[in-house]
Amino acid sequence: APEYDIDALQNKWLPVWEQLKPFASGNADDKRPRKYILDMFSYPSGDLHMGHGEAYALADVVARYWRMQGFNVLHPVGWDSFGLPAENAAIKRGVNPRDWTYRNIAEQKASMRRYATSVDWDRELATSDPEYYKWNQWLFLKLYEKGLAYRKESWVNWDPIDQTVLANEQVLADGTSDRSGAVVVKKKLTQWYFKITDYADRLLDDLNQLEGHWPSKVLAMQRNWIGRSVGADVDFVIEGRDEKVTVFTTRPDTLFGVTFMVVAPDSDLAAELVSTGSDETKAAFAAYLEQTQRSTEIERQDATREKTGVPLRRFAVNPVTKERIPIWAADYVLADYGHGAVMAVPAHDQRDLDFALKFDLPVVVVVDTNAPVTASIPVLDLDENGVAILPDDLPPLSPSKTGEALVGEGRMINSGPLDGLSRTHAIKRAIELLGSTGSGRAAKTYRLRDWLISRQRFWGTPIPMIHGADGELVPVPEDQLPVLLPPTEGLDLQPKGQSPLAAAADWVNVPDPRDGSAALRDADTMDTFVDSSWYFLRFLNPNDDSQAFNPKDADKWAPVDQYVGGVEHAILHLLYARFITKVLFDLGYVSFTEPFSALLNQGMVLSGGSKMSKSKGGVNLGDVIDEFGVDAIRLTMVFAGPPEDDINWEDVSPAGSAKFLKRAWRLAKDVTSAPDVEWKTGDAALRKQTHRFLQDGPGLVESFKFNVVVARLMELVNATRKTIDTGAGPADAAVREATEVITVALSLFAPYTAEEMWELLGYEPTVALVRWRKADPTLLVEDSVMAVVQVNGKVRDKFEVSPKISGEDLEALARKSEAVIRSIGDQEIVNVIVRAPRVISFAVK
Ligand code: ANZ
Repeated sequence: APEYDIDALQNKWLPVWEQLKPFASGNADDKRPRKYILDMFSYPSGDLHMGHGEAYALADVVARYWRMQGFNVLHPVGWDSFGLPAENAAIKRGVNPRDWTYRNIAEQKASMRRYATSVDWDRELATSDPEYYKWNQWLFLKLYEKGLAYRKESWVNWDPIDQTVLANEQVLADGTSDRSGAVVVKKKLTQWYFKITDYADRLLDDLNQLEGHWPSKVLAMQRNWIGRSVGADVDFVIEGRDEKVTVFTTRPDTLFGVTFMVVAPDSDLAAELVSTGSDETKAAFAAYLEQTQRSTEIERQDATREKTGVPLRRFAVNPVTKERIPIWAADYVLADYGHGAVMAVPAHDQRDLDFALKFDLPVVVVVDTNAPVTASIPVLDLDENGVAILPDDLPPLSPSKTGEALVGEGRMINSGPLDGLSRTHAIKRAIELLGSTGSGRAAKTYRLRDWLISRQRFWGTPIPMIHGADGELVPVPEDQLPVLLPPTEGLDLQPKGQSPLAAAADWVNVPDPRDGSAALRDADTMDTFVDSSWYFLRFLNPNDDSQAFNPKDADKWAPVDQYVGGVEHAILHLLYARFITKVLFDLGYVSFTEPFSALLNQGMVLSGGSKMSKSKGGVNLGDVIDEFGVDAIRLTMVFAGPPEDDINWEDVSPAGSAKFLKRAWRLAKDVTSAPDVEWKTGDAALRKQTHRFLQDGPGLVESFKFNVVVARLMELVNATRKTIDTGAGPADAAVREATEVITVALSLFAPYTAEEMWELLGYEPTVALVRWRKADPTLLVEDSVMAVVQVNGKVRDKFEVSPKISGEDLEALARKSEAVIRSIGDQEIVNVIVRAPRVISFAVK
């Protein structure tokens, strides 16, 4: 082509690549080392948006880079295609969710192909394909066999708009649904759970392996979500009850300060304790329970909220003081944390203190927070007898007067055998004390709850369980998988609190696998996060209909070496995938315990400072591609800044990117030497710059400084242009060398332009499989310049320095020079002038 025409290049090269399939991986004889590079797969909601454009461009740099380094790279693509949007679109517009989904996949796929990410299309998968969700069902059965999938009745999060339950992870901090935006309410239902809490310790401890490879923010969010607390379980004898009540505390050291007990109003325990009470007590409790159920979890955990509660008129016995303490119900205690009951220590816990002051309950101080815990803090003056003089302005130890609980460190008081101990020692001693009387033990508790996986919706994986007429749960035999979704025709998908599948008579009525008697299928479908919890393994054998994945291939390829995706998945998806990987490890299917060895979170693409979305408008990826071309958009995405930073679309210049690409392309057009010239001769300065780029490039790419690589490429393009126009000219060997290096490097970011340049340079496609060359070390030695040191105008010393030396470093060197020190002698330096790298002059008197 006489002119740079990106549309023509797109039309020319895409079919060539599709035919060559340079990005297919997995040949069993391939001896190259392997890398598994994965983008979080996308939900087919319509066309690709700017966020996809950014994530795919970034991950593709990594995939293309490792191929150039001689690796066999697995870079697959798939669709997370079950879920509510398809169903809601179906309800709203009367389309079939299946048709809607697969139409979207086709549209998104076409855009993705044009975007030229270097993926292996032969491994494409969609989670809504029966060939995929069969293995979701298999996974469910494996968890069920292991006792890790179970049904229980409990208070669940209910989304009144989507008419379905939600996992805790799907309820936002403000108490609304992450999908519909509805205020989530509590409902008591029988649901399926995965026992992720059995893995809490491992999920937490294994995060240490990921330190430095995952963003620290994500690690912190996971740690916080799992929320491990270490302390003790303490058993309290209850008057008039055979069994003791156990509470969890992080502060067993404060046992002597326990003056009452509080239970969650919505716990079974509260209901039971109040059941023997007077009508008046029961009525007050019932009213309070109703009030509690109207408040959200967030409100209940708000420490500043005015305390409320009712007495249950029952009593417990403090196991160490043997004192009789009253039991209250109050909503600041949560039913599903610890044991749903607390030992209240008002002197040292602010919530308990607020409650005690409001209801006039006793406050007993057991930690002297004025007493130094370590010898060195604070340093006190001593009197003539060597006894510390306590300052008289110490705060009083009277939380009931100040209203401030004493939460700091100190020495134990009023605590019998614990007196005088520091917190750490008192905790240890208290646990021993409890152990010796059989009334307590060391314990841990977690914020993490079991994963609620059943959904009352149609467009998901049917749960492969059957309810026998006798109420027994019977797994669908493995050889009867998949349990296919029934056709939508004739089904009312309108959410109504029960799965639409329950109304599919032909589907839901099945013979009991045990004896053929009449039985019913479980009508719920699985949370789509089950689908995405193991999909990275299905990519290894996407067409194998005999197993979910081949463990041998899992050994070869997995875990994923580099995972790329948005920080919005910091908890949900990543936690579930980590959990399922550990389960598969325990079952012997994989030999690793973490699915994603490294994680990169890309930033967001913003317009006017806010996230682009269909509803809020913004820029459409397809439109900008039409205007500037794929390469310019991809280049713009990576050049905008570090990958984890947000991109403000107003601040970047796709037109500038297109202009640069054209400039680079022109180099290849102008080169007049023949292919395969020896990399030995030619313009020395250009060669140095080229080899410096070859040397620095890999480190920059591996640390995700793609924008720096692009900046360096721009410099190299400029230098090459100059050499062609005003230097050694287009036939010079160094010009070809530089242009080839530019072409190979550019193929990381702008594959169409680079492929065309490669052809202009006289080679066969594809540049994507050309190896990154090693820099010639003899070209890497830094130049040096002579620096001169003057004292009062006379040259006193000379030495070689780097041309890039800073003024400060140069001055420091000069001040260390023997000759300079001698000539200055004991005179005073009155002025220093530094002109790095060549001159530094001292004026002395
Ligand atoms: C006595 C005590 C004394 C406590 C003290 C704290 C300070 P984290 O760190 O969040 O795990 N607690 C236990 N179960 C609870 C529940 N279901 N709802 C609300 N609060 C509950 O908090 C553990 C502490 O929170 C426990 O330690 C308990 O109060 C309270 F000076 O026990 B503590």
